[in-house]
Amino acid sequence: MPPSVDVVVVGAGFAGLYAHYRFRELGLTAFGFEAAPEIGGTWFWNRYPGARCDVESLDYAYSFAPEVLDGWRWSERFATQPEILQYANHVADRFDLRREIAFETRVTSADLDESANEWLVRTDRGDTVRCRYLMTAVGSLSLPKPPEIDGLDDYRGRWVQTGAWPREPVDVAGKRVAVIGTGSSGIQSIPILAEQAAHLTVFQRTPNFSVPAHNGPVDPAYEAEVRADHAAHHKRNRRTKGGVPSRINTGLPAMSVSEEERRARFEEAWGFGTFSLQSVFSDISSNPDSNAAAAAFVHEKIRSVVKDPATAETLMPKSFPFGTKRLCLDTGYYATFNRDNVDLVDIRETPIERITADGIRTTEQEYPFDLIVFATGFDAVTGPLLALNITGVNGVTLREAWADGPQSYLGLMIAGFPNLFTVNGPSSPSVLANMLQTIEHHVDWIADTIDHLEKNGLTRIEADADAQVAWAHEVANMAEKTLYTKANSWYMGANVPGKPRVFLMYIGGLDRYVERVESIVADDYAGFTLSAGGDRMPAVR
Ligand code: NA7
Repeated sequence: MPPSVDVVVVGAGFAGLYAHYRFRELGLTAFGFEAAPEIGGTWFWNRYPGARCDVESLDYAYSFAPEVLDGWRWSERFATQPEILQYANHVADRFDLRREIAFETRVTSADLDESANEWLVRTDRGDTVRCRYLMTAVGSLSLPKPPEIDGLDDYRGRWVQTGAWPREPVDVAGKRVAVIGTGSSGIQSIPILAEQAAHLTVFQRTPNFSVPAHNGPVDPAYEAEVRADHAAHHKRNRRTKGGVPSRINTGLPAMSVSEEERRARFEEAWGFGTFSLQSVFSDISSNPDSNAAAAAFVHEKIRSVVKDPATAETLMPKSFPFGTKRLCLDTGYYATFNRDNVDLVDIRETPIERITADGIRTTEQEYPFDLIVFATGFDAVTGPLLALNITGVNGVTLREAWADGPQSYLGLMIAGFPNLFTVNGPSSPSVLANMLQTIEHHVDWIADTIDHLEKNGLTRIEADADAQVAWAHEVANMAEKTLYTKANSWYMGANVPGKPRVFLMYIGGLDRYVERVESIVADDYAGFTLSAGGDRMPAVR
């Protein structure tokens, strides 16, 4: 391991891998750390049954070089976790991207040495590396929440978490299985676990909205279209709100059309899959009436699929507006509750008291289980960054700086933490858009910014505190104009006890965000201070 490099990259998922490609291309020395034994990030850890991407494979793909297409074909419209992991490996092989990465090595701290203008990065293997630039590529949904339920130590069966699913096979066949949690991970895994288990009990605290994915083979016509002009396709995606083509989109407010027309468009979106039920009308996420119409449409679908009316009622989300908790895509989720070997327990009605030696005890009864699956989510966006124990200017830690909620300029840099770059940091579009798009955009911005510094004899870049505050206001104001702030979601930090309640993403759309970042760069990196050594100087174009 080199004692010092130009850039340390934390994480070897899609962002980290692309960063190694870009830094190498610029002639910078880079070294990476990855806690997992392999590349893949999210797609390494989330290997639970049924895990797949909710963005279409052809869009959830790199675009940075024509060679990323060589020898690769997606087999399904929505790729499974194993196939996505294989894709990451395919690209890493093609560009030899593992060379400068230490695996099974977790970064335990990063301290700014201000006099040297360097970061000192330490790991759990005792390594120390100095770098001029530090880049986090740690993912937004990579720190699973610990099981928060008392009594787990007493439990004699096996328990697993969807977000850290073991590599060795987990025996489900013939077992009595519990799933706690009905977010995306629960909704993807429940239908598969139900097919394998002797009996499956789903413990639901809050029902979620889910739409059918309509997975299947890749559409050859769409594949041909994307392959015909790969770079242009992805470039167009970057100029859309969600980083994907918006194919079912009337552009109209839902209440501006007749009830019949509205219903027809909802049916079309339901039939197409993806997140189109959210985008088919322009105001589903902002107008309560439009939103209620979409919610009622899903309720009706649930009622039509689930045979037992009481179960159907329990599965209907009513405590938050449609789509303001991450909308789920499923394959047979609601129909799973028609199976004889599946039960639903509403833990708002009968809360879990504790895990016992044999299973789970609610206020109503004790259930024996061989396997408990925690699909209880993540400390999203900020959790993985705080876990790095970063200390910046004047010894202020990131945890201290973010005590009242995360502050970041563009989600890319943080005031008081010079030369620290965050991919998909808080207040970037991050998980509200196609992550491969946000990743490529952020890594490109970071690489281009470092290149700009190097070419202009500059050594330091830092976000200005006032620009950061103004950005935070802009991001919060945008969120306030939507219905998203009405839900106790992980988007709001509401799923982690004690986490400050702040909407964690830029909701204005990837297209608008990319334009803003471009205009900031064109305006001499407005809101950043670029300097050489200790002497601050204006940015050089
Ligand atoms: P989510 O979406 O945060 O879902 C977690 C689920 O677990 C949700 O239903 C929670 O209910 C439930 N939960 C969380 N903690 C508990 C406790 N302590 N007791 C009972 N139930 C609990 O996580 P996912 O992994 O499914 O998905 C995360 C993202 O990954 C997803 O949106 C995609 O972007 C990919 P709650 O709603 O909090 O009442």
